[in-house]
Amino acid sequence: MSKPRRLFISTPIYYASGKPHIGHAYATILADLLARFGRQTGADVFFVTGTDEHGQKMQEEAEHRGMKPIELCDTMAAAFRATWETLEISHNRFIRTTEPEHVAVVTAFLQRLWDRGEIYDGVYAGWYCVSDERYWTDKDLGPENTCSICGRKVTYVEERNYFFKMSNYQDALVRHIEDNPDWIIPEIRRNEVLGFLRQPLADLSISRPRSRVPWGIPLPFDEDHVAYVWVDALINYLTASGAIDPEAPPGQQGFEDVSDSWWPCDLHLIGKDILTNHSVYWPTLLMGAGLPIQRQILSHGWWVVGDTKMSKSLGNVVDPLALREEFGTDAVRWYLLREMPTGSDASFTPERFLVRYNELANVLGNLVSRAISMVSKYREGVVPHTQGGGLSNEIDQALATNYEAMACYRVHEALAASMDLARATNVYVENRQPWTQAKEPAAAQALDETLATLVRVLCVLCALLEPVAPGKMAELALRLGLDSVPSLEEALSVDIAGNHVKVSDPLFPRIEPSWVEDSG
Ligand code: ME8
Repeated sequence: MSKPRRLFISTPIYYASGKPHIGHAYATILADLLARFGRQTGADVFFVTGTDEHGQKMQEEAEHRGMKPIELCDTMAAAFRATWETLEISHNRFIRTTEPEHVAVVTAFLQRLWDRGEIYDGVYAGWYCVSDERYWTDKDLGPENTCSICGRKVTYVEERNYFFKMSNYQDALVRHIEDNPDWIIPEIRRNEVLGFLRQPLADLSISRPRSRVPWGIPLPFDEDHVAYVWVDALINYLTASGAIDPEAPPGQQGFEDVSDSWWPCDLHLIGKDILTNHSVYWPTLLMGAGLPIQRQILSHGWWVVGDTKMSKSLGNVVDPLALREEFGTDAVRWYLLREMPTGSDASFTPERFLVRYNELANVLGNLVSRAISMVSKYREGVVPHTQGGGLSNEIDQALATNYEAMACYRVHEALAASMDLARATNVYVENRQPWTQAKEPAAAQALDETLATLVRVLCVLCALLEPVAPGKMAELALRLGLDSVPSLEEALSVDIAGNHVKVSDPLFPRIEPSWVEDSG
């Protein structure tokens, strides 16, 4: 038997300086959908998320709250974990950068770069944004010495740092991007990186003096310095992969052969705010260590409020758990993935949330209620023994569009295809008029066919929508008399004849939220 396809998917590891918001939820739910789709199509999936816990930002936030940095990390890591559990995230590993295993891998990685002559010491002079933990050159600063991402004041720093010889890898990186058009998607981000790489690439400062930033991983070759938080954070992907065994003697730690591990990562899913870190710093660091680089980067857009990015530091965030309280987990998942075209920005508004919710309630939920109640009413809850071959073109179309769209991560289009199938099926009900068929004994066979077709479509929708709405689709499977949600492959062939369906409350109850009126 051939080995299953392997799929290692990562999210960014989020700063443990505050609680998760809708932006974090979006990235993690998108990764979760890709992971679930991968599993559904037979892949062996390794899905990693986690928290980024070192650095100046964490140190300052902990001070501000009167806590020890590790106390803040523990609190927030627990908040992220709990949120992901509530939002039904199916990750296989939650990594924290304060874990001893990660600290040891970062130490081994930096030692490896040092041993290979990839690091030298020098003086850094320039601007720094603590909130985004990144340097800025004069020409890239915002107005009045502000950060171009978050708009906060930057500080001038001049200090001794260690540098990684990133500039040595500029040509190799450009060649890789040019030879692999799908390495960074979407194309607009690929072009942005290629544009950035048209300028000479500077070397990368990879350390901070411990006297100024004690909250970090000490460099193995100079304990007076700690690793720059971004270097520490990027290495999380390697730690999670299990490629490196820092306990082994030098030369046998896994840097020479990663074939027994999950490395290289198949897909780093990230926001466009951290593109350079993932498409320039990370692959060049890997090249410096002599390791294979990640296979692909998918850069998604921002949720904005008005014209501004939603972010913790700007204080304009939407709490995913509050939305979930009112509408349920799957409605939040649906809204975020259906509303934002992968790669573009989208504006969060209560009105749009309601439009998307109503799609679930009025199109899908309505179809489920009608189909199940008619099987119950006209056939005592038993799915008729007939082919149920109606709507076969529409089903084929939905499956084909779903596969095509998912192959290029156009998730919103994949979801739209399912909703189109549900809409077409509601039209089919109107056209077939099962309530009229039920009144005519001569139409008994036609009614069987209508009802079996409806259940068949629901099986297909159950499989198609499981990655976005796992909880509700598990419930739908039960209502259809199935043991579990069928895979996409099984959905068409699963034997539904004779199944007992269960009538229940609406899958997505109609809700009139107070905040829609409030929002003006
Ligand atoms: O940057 N819209 O962590 P972070 C959409 N620790 N996505 C958003 C978003 C928004 N308004 N705001 C945040 C860090 N995100 C580093 C990452 S990885 C080795 C280290 C998502 O807590 C998006 O995926 O600031 C973005 O890239 C990520 O959260 C940044 O989270």
